[in-house]
Amino acid sequence: MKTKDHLEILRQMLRIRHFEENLYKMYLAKQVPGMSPHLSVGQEAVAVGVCHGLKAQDYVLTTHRGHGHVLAKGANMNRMLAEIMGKETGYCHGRGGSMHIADVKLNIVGANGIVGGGLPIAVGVGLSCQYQGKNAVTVCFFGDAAANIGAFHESLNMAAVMKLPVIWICENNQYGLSTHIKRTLAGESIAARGAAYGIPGVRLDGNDVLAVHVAANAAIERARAGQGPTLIEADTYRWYGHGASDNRSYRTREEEAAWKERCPIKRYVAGLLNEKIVTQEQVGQLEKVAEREVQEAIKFANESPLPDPATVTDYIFSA
Ligand SMILES: Cc1ncc(C[n+]2csc(CCOP(=O)(O)OP(=O)(O)O)c2C)c(N)n1
Ligand SMILES: [Mg+2]
Repeated sequence: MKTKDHLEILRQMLRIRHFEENLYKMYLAKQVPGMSPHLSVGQEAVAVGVCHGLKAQDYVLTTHRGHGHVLAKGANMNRMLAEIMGKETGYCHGRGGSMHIADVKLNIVGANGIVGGGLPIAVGVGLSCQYQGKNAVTVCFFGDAAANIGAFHESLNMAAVMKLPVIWICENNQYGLSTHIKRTLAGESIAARGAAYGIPGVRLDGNDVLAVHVAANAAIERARAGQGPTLIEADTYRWYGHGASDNRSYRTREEEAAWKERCPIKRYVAGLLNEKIVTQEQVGQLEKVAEREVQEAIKFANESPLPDPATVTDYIFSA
């Protein structure tokens, strides 16, 4: 991999981290209206490892915890933050918030507040691409808890039967709300379920961005070659609670500390420095660039107007 790819991967992980850390502070300071955004801090390597291998024509679907995925696919940070703050300049004119960010021009089909809701939609997107002969793959991110939803099984089955160019990325952050995945998952793993549908099932360290990237690229190539879907289970951890009101009483501070030791960004930087691929100065520069982008987005969102109440019935139906 070239140095420019490493720098881009690091840049993307840093902007996601800085965006969400700032968003969390703003939420606690009551500067963000509505319900608490779901943060993916700690999980950045999955979003970036996968999206780095995608092309503009490829599609992404995500979940209630989707800031990282949409940023990594190219979403505009100003419009994202404006949307989360309910402003007219946001992606959905302030009507949707954090869980409804979509950018049709970038083939970001959307986040989804329904657990498992994106999977059948991904089948539809994949089928549409196959039918139209588009050289595009569809990546569907979902959580570990979604692997126990009926739509997961229907979607994996149909995508496999029709050899659709879909890549299933399960972000196994160990918990669905307060419930550990071990209490709800039958069988040895989520990845093992791929065998039931005759597709490759790969389990990997989701805090190792290069491991994610290599596996995702193999899945992307396979899908582009018309060989059908792959299921990837990436083990990771959300550092914060499910939402801001979650006091995390269902897990120990020691467990959290152990996962923070495995910070995907810290580990990646350590490897890059060790192999002299980047310098400490370059890392510092990328940190600054990421923080500047977020501060600009905060300014943009703060200065943007709220929607005019007279437009409340606009955008209910698509044109
Ligand atoms: C169909 C459905 N059931 C329940 C909920 C409530 N709910 C929201 S997030 C969540 C947990 C999801 O866990 P997981 O899929 O592992 O994603 P994570 O939050 O860990 O990223 C639940 C149960 C929902 N939104 N939709
Ligand atoms: Mg989970």
